[in-house]
Amino acid sequence: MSGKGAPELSVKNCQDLRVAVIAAQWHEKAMDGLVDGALRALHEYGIDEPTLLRLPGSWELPVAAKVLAGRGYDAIVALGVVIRGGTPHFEYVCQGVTQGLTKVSVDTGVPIGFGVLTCDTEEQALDRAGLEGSSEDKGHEAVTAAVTTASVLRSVSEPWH
Ligand code: RBF
Repeated sequence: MSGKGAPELSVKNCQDLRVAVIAAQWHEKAMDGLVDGALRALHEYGIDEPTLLRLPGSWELPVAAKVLAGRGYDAIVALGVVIRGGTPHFEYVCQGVTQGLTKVSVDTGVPIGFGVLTCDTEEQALDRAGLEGSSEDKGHEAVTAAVTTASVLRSVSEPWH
């Protein structure tokens, strides 16, 4: 899946959102790009004190998301890099992470920005990691999606009376 067709989102009313970034540590260079992109986006949107937690690997992201969703965060951003060549059980790791994060988000109602790269090669990951010369900036995009969703949902969550 390429990034072609991604929307230009306009981010509004987000300064007061409580946002947590949870980030794995495998594949350090690409991870550094994702984390930098996410923090840059949060700064652009006026969210200057996000929580940043570093987990060992992408597998640990769903449990971290679940715990944080129960602690009052308005939006969570999950960042990881899984590379096919790096793990013989690539499909299991990718499925566990994607299904786990989906379940946590739907069950808790807390939007989770999906910034987990699942790539065949490290070059592909670096190209999406928002580094100099990268064609995509998935950490930044994941923040934009999560805070936009939290803001949109908040606009309909006021009681009627
Ligand atoms: N975690 C990642 O975030 N990216 C990877 O590419 C990755 N490859 C792994 C390969 C193997 C063979 C194993 C056992 C684990 C890998 N993990 C990877 C770590 C995984 O997400 C988790 O941290 C560990 O399995 C410990 O629960």
